[in-house]
Amino acid sequence: YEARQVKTKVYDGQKPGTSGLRKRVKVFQQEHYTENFIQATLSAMPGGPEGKVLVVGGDGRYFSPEASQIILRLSAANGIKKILIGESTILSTPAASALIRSRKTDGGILLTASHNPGGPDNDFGIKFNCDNGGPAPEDVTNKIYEITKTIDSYKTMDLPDLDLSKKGTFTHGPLQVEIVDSVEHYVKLLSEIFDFDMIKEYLQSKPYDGKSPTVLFDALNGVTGPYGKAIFVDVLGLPESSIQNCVPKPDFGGSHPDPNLTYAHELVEAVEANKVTFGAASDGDGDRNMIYGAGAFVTPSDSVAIIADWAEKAIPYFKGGVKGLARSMPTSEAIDLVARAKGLEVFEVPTGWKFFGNLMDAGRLSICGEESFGTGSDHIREKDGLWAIVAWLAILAAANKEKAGQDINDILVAHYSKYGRNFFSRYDYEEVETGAEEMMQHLRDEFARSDFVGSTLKATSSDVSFTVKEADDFSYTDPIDGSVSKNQGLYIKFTDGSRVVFRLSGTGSQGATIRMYVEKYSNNPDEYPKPAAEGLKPLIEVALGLSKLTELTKRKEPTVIT
Ligand code: VG1
Ligand code: CO
Repeated sequence: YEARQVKTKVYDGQKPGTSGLRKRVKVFQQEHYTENFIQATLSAMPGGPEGKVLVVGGDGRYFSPEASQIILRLSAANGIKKILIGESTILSTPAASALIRSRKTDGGILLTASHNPGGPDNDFGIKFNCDNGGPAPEDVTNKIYEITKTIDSYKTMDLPDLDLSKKGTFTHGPLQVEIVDSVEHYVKLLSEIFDFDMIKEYLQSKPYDGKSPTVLFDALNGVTGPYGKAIFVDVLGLPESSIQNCVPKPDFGGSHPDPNLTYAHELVEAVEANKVTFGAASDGDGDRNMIYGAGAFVTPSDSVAIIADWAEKAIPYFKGGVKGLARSMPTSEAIDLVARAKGLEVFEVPTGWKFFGNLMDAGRLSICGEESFGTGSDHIREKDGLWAIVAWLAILAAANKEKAGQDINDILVAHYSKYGRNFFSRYDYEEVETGAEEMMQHLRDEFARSDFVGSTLKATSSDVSFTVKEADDFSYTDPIDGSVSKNQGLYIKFTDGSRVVFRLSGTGSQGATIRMYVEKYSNNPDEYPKPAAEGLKPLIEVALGLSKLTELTKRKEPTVIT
């Protein structure tokens, strides 16, 4: 086989977003489109592609088989030495990150659009991760984008399709291809992090009025199905009825593989109907998680704070101590309070997991999270849905050792009484056709007014008002390499500690998605049991009024509230 150069033309818009390039499948299916982006990625790899080893895998969504073969052909022609690929291209995002690290490869290409729906009329995505196992930092993604803007040819090799369904090592033209078990190494990693025996003991004990805890895990037809089965059924010994939607489907069964109260309603309903102690779900590619027990929803911002608080007690990996904590900017400050109490550093980074990697590599960060159902630690360089879910089981196990009978709600209540409660909510307005940019510009104009700081904004349905303390466009200077990321979200802080943030999503594939985040702290115990919507109502009214969101976008209601 010989490498050959193929003439191509530039496609606009191949700019990696918050987490890789995500577009409709039909866009990727255009002639040369996927090849262009893969060529740009290989060319932009630190040190170039020659002689390198890459991991390839993804959530198995529609178009993954075709994209994998394209990657093999272009890799062979570009001098890549070896590809490690998950069986049938299946690797969850955390498993891919783990494999890049444990096999010390030069990086990986992940085929996923995460929680976006899949299938011929929905989304596909490609993301490049570096040799630390984390999403490529902005200097690399910018380089990829620059190349896509001028590309006029790519290198490929006319290799036949390789059967990716059989494990083993194969010679594919000049390329070595190792097809690995999708699940095994990841489950082994978790078994080294957690005390599975302690969790098993808890699951077999009868702390709830003489009854054992019940578990329901929902993979939402995404990639975590086989991982969930291995962990919950094979390792922890739970019955098959403890898992649902655990066969990965290329179109996720036509649903939205996003673990939140809207899209994971099947889980929520089953947990409530059967009074399940511990319910959990993960997204299409396995890096997100939702924790939900009967009558108790754990917001992701609370979840990471609680995991950080319990880490040393519940998770052997952290026995030696926690190095530091972090959250993305829109995530609530609950974790900051834990950091303060423990005397740990806490970092506030822009949205997107790529910003945590440098801090972890420098040994300053152990546990971090995002309000978008992303939680993780420095065991890998991606957020990790199943890690967070098992962490919660470990917390329940540890708590029940201290005092039998504690459930998710008891853990929440105990946390609030120790630290206070950060009420938090996010409104998403998806596929907004007009007015999103105008709304952001309107906010910037408001911020620029000389009397904006110090002004008082009043709620519409009550007398509550908020005085502006600070307003700006979030900018981040990486403390490790000094790189600066500007325009990461418009935030307004009020004098009572409340906060509102507006951002445009970087993961959508159609129209604009506006995200509005609101946060209000309370240390009044009477308020802790209140639903977030109630505690946040005045602030939401103020945010909507100030931004003129409805007026400018003609959207009366958000698509999703979390
Ligand atoms: C969203 C979330 C962000 C997350 C990103 C990738 O980005 O807000 O917190 O890191 O998705 O998650 P955006 O730009 O749309 O707000 V995943 O599970 O889609 O890889
Ligand atoms: Co995801």
